[in-house]
Amino acid sequence: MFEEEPEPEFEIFSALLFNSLKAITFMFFISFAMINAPADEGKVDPKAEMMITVTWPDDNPDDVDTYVEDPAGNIVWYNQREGGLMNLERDDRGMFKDVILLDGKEISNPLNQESVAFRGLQDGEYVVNVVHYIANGTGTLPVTVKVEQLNPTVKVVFYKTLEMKGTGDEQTAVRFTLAGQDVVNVISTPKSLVELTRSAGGKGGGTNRQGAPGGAVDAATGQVIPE
Ligand SMILES: [Ca+2]
Ligand SMILES: [Ca+2]
Repeated sequence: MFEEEPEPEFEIFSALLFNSLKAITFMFFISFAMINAPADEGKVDPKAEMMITVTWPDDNPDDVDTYVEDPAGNIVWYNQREGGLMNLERDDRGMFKDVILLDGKEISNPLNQESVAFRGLQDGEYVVNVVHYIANGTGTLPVTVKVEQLNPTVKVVFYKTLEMKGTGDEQTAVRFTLAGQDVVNVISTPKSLVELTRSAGGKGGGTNRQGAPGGAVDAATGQVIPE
């Protein structure tokens, strides 16, 4: 009987072909992963209903943090960027990490801005706080807080510049109540959100900036308080 042996050349060729296919498939998946990765960075939800923007002077090295509490008690801050329908788009740390490499040259980004976007509106009271997390100079730091409704048209519902008094200073910029599309009861009675995020069992626990296990953080020093 004839048992036809495949040509050795053919075997080598098919092995090569198979390996090439594997490599192409692998590269295809890698390129897809690379396309998807940077898309997440700094994205702004085009369907945002409201936007809170906190800015301080360009090139200022101070670290200012934004805290927003929704009617359900969710708090967004640098350690808990998503909560309820809110999303902290970016934690700006003054000059820290604001340097990018371009053609081997360091280019610094002067912008100091944090923003919180609301994907939807919920009836009840929201609290917007600003924390002077790290002050590098003496004197006060002007920090501007803007609250805008984006739909159906852009409407500024609050705009004010606070004078932050130094490391650890937490100020309530505004508290407002949503009733449908209406913004009512705009007040600035102080309410500490730092305390709520740091207290035992409070929302927003987890890890601190250094990535160490969670624990209370002293707002005045930025140091983790041993439990
Ligand atoms: Ca910050
Ligand atoms: Ca900055």
